[in-house]
Amino acid sequence: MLLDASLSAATAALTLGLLVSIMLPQPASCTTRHYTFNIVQHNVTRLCKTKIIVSVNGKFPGPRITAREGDRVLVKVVNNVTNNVSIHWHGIRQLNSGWADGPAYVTQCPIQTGQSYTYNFTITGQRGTLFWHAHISWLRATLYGPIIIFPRRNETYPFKKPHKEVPIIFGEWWNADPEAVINQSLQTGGGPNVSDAYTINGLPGPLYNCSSNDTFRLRVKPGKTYLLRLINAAMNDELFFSIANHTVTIVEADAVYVKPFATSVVVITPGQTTNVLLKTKPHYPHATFLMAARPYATGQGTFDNSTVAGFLEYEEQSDHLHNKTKTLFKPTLPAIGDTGFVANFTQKLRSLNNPKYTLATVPQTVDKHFFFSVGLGSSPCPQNTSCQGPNGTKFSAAVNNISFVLPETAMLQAHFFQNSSGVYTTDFPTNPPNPFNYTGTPPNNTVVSNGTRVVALPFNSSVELVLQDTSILGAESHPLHLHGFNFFIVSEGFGNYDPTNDPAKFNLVDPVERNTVGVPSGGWVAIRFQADNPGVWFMHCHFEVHTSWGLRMAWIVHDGPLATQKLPPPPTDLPRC
Ligand SMILES: *[C@@H]1O[C@H](CO)[C@@H](O)[C@H](O)[C@H]1NC(C)=O
Ligand SMILES: *[C@@H]1O[C@H](CO)[C@@H](O)[C@H](O)[C@H]1NC(C)=O
Ligand SMILES: *[C@@H]1O[C@H](CO)[C@@H](O)[C@H](O)[C@H]1NC(C)=O
Ligand SMILES: *[C@@H]1O[C@H](CO)[C@@H](O)[C@H](O)[C@H]1NC(C)=O
Ligand SMILES: *[C@@H]1O[C@H](CO)[C@@H](O)[C@H](O)[C@H]1NC(C)=O
Ligand SMILES: *[C@@H]1O[C@H](CO)[C@@H](O)[C@H](O)[C@H]1NC(C)=O
Ligand SMILES: *[C@@H]1O[C@H](CO)[C@@H](O)[C@H](O)[C@H]1NC(C)=O
Ligand SMILES: *[C@@H]1O[C@H](CO)[C@@H](O)[C@H](O)[C@H]1NC(C)=O
Ligand SMILES: *[C@@H]1O[C@H](CO)[C@@H](O)[C@H](O)[C@H]1NC(C)=O
Ligand SMILES: *[C@@H]1O[C@H](CO)[C@@H](O)[C@H](O)[C@H]1NC(C)=O
Ligand SMILES: *[C@@H]1O[C@H](CO)[C@@H](O)[C@H](O)[C@H]1NC(C)=O
Ligand SMILES: *[C@@H]1O[C@H](CO)[C@@H](O)[C@H](O)[C@H]1NC(C)=O
Ligand SMILES: [Cu+2]
Repeated sequence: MLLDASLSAATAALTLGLLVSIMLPQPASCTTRHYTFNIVQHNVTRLCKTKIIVSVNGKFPGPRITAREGDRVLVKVVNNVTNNVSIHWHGIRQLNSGWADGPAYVTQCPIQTGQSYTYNFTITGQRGTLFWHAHISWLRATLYGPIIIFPRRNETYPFKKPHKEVPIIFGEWWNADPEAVINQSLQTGGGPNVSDAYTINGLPGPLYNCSSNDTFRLRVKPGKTYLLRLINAAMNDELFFSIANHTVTIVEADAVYVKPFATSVVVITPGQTTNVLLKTKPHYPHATFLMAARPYATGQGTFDNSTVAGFLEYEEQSDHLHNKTKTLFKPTLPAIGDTGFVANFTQKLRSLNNPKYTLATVPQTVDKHFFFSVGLGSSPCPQNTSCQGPNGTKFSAAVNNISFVLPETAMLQAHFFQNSSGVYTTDFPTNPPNPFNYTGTPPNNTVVSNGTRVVALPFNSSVELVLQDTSILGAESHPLHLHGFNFFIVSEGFGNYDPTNDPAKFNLVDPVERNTVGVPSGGWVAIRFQADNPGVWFMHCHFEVHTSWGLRMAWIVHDGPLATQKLPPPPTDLPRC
């Protein structure tokens, strides 16, 4: 099996790492995994156009990281392109290793041309699927790949060991250079050009012109169970995914086990990962099945309304080899804006909450309450220019009406060296500065304010955060991602959050635990997390266009009293701005 093979190859190559682990008192089952990511240009042909992309090691999608829970991972990133680069290990807790998180200007200055930086972190308390991606500008359009975390050697899955495991990573492809696309948008104030295709493992599939050779094929045997590790690495689109004539059983979300449930359609936002079991038909079915993904979209703006497809093919047995007349079945996906379907789906996600595998350690009491409005707004058009945003303004986006401006140096360094003056202020508002009917008629002033403002939290505070969508420029689902933590999704609803009556509905027993949540279109979501990880932690919409427009902010978690609760000093090779 491919995954196991690459894992044992990685283990075999670790003679040097083993020497070190003999000398250090490490648990016997834990290993150090070494990777080198050379950031290089690479020519790729899709949709009959050849284009130079920024890649890792000339691979698209990029290489897999495989490890076990408890392992240390060292990735040396060498920048051999003209762009500044940084890489984020999306969903990895980074306990006491905030220097390895990766968002540019938040935890590190970018790695400049000709420079390198070694990301160094351990995988603590997590097993499942995550992914890595670039965290600067729009480079993640082509710089991404799976992170596969197996359980410790002495531990099993809470389900029967699958016959095979297959990563399925969704992406979004532009014929143009994605950097040019976002730069143009930021300059004109208008929406960016939409993508030309979605991809499965880098392949758009047969529903696009000139693309049928670039189709993902999943070859299976009858009567087996396959673990599909789904990752949404698309830039700006939540997706519905389905395989014709097959249901799948959801077993894990964002590397946390959930109570299993069967569904024929998976909802997955950018930044989310979902492990599902696919049980194949008991007998060879004389048929081929299309798997397909296309957007769930609720905003007013334009989006790529195309469909990526691949084939689920049953391996032919000798008695079928000469039978080429196979019927093709296609899946049915919900309507583009089927928010009811999405709400039903997300309601079903519950933490497995089984002491043998995963406990839902939901904070039962709250030290700090926050209420953040999230959504789009506008910025004035500079004089003597014309802008293509709403009513001749520029599109902007904000949290509590603050459109976050990235500083020119790394916030984590400023924090660690107590040198934040001129970099950020710790006065991020706890509530929207001007309350309004968030999901009603928009206010007449849609202009956001700008700033680099953060929330500072004492170590180990328990935090409750309500994220409220706004309909200022139309209600829209926003996939909010928090770095450095998992959070529990204790409740969600439509309309305006009601602080008097809604808390009574909170699930403090088995809520799903994740790192990315879709704030419902025209609604709200309440999350809780324990601020047990010192550092500076980014939180942002995982629609890259909304992040670019300012839908982002950061939390600072101060050190705790014990030595193990303090952010260590920066690594010596930490990039400089
Ligand atoms: C990409 O292709 C162009 C010509 O189409 C070629 O000049 C260039 O060397 C190639 N670059 C890489 C990185 O392979
Ligand atoms: C990439 O590496 C090669 C070989 O080391 C070097 O000649 C080239 O200048 C580098 N390019 C960039 C953009 O760093
Ligand atoms: C990685 O971090 C650990 C813990 O801080 C440290 O002991 C180790 O030396 C680091 N390894 C490298 C290669 O920097
Ligand atoms: C596996 O080993 C780890 C320590 O290495 C331990 O914490 C855990 O409880 C063990 N799990 C089982 C199922 O024995
Ligand atoms: C697909 O591959 C076949 C065989 O290599 C080739 O003949 C055909 O031109 C390719 N089609 C496209 C659209 O590239
Ligand atoms: C696939 O589903 C369609 C529609 O529900 C059904 O008509 C067909 O018989 C199914 N085919 C197989 C091989 O399961
Ligand atoms: C060939 O495929 C067709 C259509 O799927 C099926 O009806 C038929 O039984 C198959 N024939 C053989 C010999 O397997
Ligand atoms: C998306 O495309 C489908 C056809 O594939 C069309 O029926 C539908 O109206 C389109 N939706 C939007 C919102 O553009
Ligand atoms: C959502 O679930 C409810 C209750 O199970 C059902 O009545 C409703 O039809 C579902 N809505 C959608 C859009 O799937
Ligand atoms: C744009 O202007 C129209 C007409 O003046 C107004 O109805 C609408 O609310 C404005 N939209 C925004 C986003 O300001
Ligand atoms: C907010 O606006 C919605 C839609 O117009 C309306 O139904 C609701 O009653 C309003 N809520 C409040 C608190 O005014
Ligand atoms: C905007 O709304 C406020 C209060 O809702 C109102 O006082 C003000 O006159 C309005 N401004 C315009 C230009 O409509
Ligand atoms: Cu958003």
